[in-house]
Amino acid sequence: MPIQIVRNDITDMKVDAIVNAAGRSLLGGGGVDGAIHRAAGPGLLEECRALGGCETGQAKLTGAYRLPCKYIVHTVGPIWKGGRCGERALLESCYSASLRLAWENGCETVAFPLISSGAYGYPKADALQVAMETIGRFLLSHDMTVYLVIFDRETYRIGEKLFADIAVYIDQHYVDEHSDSAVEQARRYRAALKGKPTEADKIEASAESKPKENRFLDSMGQFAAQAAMPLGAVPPCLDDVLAQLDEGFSQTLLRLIDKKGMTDAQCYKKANIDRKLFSKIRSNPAYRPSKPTVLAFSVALELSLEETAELLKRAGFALSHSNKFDIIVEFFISKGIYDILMINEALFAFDQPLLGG
Ligand code: AR6
Repeated sequence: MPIQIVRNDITDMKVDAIVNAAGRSLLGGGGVDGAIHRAAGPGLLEECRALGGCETGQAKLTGAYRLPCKYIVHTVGPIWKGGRCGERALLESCYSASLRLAWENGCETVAFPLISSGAYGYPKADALQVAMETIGRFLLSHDMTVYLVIFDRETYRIGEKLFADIAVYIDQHYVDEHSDSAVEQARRYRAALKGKPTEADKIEASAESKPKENRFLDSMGQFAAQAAMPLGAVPPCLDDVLAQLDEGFSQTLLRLIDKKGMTDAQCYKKANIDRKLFSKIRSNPAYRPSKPTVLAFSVALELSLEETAELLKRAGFALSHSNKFDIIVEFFISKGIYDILMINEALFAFDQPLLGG
């Protein structure tokens, strides 16, 4: 997958290059810089001395010494001064200069820490957004895999509002699908009121009167309503695609890409899918993708929930409300948000697997 967010210590990353969030002197310091110098050994400091420092927003390359990668790219992030001193442009420049340098040195895999988000004080959620956007832009024209290494849980938080909205959504839909627990709650409530018939009886009666599948369909109906489309309806432009019921995943995907007027590369890049994986899918009509791969293509093709369900079916999957991963992806699709990087940030925040290969 071209961009992956991982929780790790960057000095353990077995990639072609790791990036160091250095200071302008390039002579070591605390945080990730200190960790890299300690793990690489004194040879690194010696090489750094000869580089004569580095300007903010620029990058320089050294060997990796005792580290398991080939190179270290040292970049100097901006110090946060409230956001009005060009911090964002400088931070973007750190990512693009580092990626260019790694690319020029033949690197195919690169790992970044969240530059400036520690001692330099850049707000973490904003630093993450700049990283994802800048790396994402670079990858549109370069075949590389980039890891964004998040060191600890505290350093990482998607926007508070988005996080809260998703948490509420999970809560609502997860409970819907597990309405046995609603029945159970009603029983407990009634028992607490010593057997008096109450509102709780009504909740229980209504929950029990519906078979479980109907309850699921009810909630799918809510999704369809949110997407302003009756359940079971298929947008006309996709009718003929989805009418090919015996088509496998691979064929359906290729036809959908054509229908949407996208090129293959536009689609797999937007899906955050590796070119090699896409070639495999393309050349093998019987290819069985993973669920995150199918959903990544649904997002890239901007399919509705109904269309997503159809595409999943071609690969033998279905969306489930007993699975947080599915509910989070549904949250975004039902709101018409098709930004895979944002969806992956949210999945990461909820400790779920990411979309893509
Ligand atoms: N692996 C991955 N990420 C890490 C690690 C690690 N081993 N250690 C820390 N982080 P910082 P900056 C995260 O302070 O803000 C130095 O003294 C950390 O949680 O290392 O760019 C330099 O010499 C945070 O999210 O870098 C400079 O003077 C992120 O790395 C100055 O600090 C960056 O935090 C640079 O400050």
